[in-house]
Amino acid sequence: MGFFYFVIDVGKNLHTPPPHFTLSASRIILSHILTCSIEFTINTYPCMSNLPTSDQKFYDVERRYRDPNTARYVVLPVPYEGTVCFMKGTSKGPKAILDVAYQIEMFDEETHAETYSKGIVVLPEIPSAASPEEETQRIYETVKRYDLFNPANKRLPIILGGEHSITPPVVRAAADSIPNLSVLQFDAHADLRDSYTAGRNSHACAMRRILEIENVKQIVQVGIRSFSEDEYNQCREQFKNIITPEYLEGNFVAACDLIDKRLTNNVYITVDIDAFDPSFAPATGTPEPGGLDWRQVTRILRRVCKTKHVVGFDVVEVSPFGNGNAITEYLAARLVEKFIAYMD
Ligand SMILES: [Mn+2]
Repeated sequence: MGFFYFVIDVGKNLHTPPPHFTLSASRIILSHILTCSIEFTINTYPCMSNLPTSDQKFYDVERRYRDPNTARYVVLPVPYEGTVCFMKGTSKGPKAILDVAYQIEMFDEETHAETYSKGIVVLPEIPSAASPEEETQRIYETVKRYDLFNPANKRLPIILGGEHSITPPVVRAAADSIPNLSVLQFDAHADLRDSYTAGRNSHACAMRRILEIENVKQIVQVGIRSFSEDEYNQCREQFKNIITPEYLEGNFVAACDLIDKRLTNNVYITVDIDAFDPSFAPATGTPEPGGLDWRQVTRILRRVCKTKHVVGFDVVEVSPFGNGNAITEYLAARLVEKFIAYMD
C-alpha cells in the first residue's frame, strides 16, 4: 500500500489565480493476488468556488485585495453567545472588531509588513443556532464546507467570536485535515469544566472539549488565573501545560521556551480577550484582574508564528461597551493585524 502526494507550485501572483495543480495518487493497493487499483484525483488550484462573498471587510481595503479566490487570510465572524451566563454582548464582538479595523494602519510598524497585500476576505457571519449543540454542529459543518483548513488551499482562517464555545468545532474541523495538531490558548480561565450551566458545550467547557479531540496532541494555556476545584482535580495532567501571568512575569524567556517545547509543530491559536488584563481589554464578559499585557502576548505570538506552523487563529469574548469606548475591539483588531504581520 502506498500514498503519493505531489504539489507543483509555479506561481504566486495574487491577482491571477496561480496555475497550481495538485496530483494525488490517493490509493495504491497491491494485494497478494496482484490486484492493482490506482485512483487519481486532480484538483486545480485555487479550488475556492466554495467561499461566498460578503460586503464586510477587514481594513478599508480595495476590492482586489478581498477576492475570496486568492485571499490568504479568511475572516469568519461567528457572533454566537448562547451560553453566556454573566455580562452579555459578545454577539456584537465581530462587527465591532471589523468596524474599528477600518481605522488601523494597513502597515505593521514592527515588521514593516503590508498586512493587506496577500489578500484578506471577510465571509458572511454564521447565523446563530437555537441551541449550543446545533451551533457547534453548524460551525463545524460550515468550516468543513468552506474547506478552511485544507493545506492545499494555503488559506489562514481567522475566526472572530462570539463566545469561546465556538472554538472546539473549529479545532475539530482543523484536526480532520491537519495531523499532530496542538492548541495555544490565551485566556484568563482554564475552560476545563466537563459541564456548566448550559451543558457540555458551554463556553466554560471549551478546552475540555478540545482535550477530547483525538488528533489534538497538546493544549498549552497561557494567562490562566481562574479555575474551579473540579477542573483542577479532574485535569491534573493538563495543569502542567498552564502558564500563569505570575509565572510569565518573572520567567518570560523560560515560559516561551516551555510553550515552544510543549506545542507540536502544527498549532491553532485561540485568544480569549480576557487573557489580557482588564486595563487593556475591559469590554469582556468576565474581566479577571491580574492579566497579561500587550507586549507579553505579542512577543509570544510572534515567536510561535515564526517557529511553528500556525494553521488558524481566533479572537473571542470581545463584548463591546457600545458607548464610544472601543479600547477592547481596537486591541482585538490590532491583534489580528499582528497575527497577519507575524505570518506574512
Ligand atoms: Mn475562554
